[in-house]
Amino acid sequence: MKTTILTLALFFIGVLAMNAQDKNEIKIKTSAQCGMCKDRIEKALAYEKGVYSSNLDLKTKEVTVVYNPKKISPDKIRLAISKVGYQADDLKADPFAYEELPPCCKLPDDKNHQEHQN
Ligand SMILES: [Cu+2]
Repeated sequence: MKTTILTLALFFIGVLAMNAQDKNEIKIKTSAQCGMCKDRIEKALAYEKGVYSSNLDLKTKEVTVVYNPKKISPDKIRLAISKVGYQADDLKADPFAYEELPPCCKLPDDKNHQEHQN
């Protein structure tokens, strides 16, 4: 029994050490406008394999993503953001997904929706 616990403990320490090695952090500039955008982007990233966590700062519009570089690439992360309707660095938002966004989530230079800005 004692050996089992020891083995398990060593296993978990090993897993933690491995995780520490496979963690990268990246900051991606997005076109997020409000809290809903933040939720939408963070939720989309949560579904991506290899993404540990993401946090979007609405002031800078930058999303900080902690990910496993062996499982996902920065390009794939940007693509996931684009697919829900937002620009990610130089990658343009998917036009169809962008159209589906609520008015308040569209870009400020989109004249039709300017009055909804907060
Ligand atoms: Cu929004």
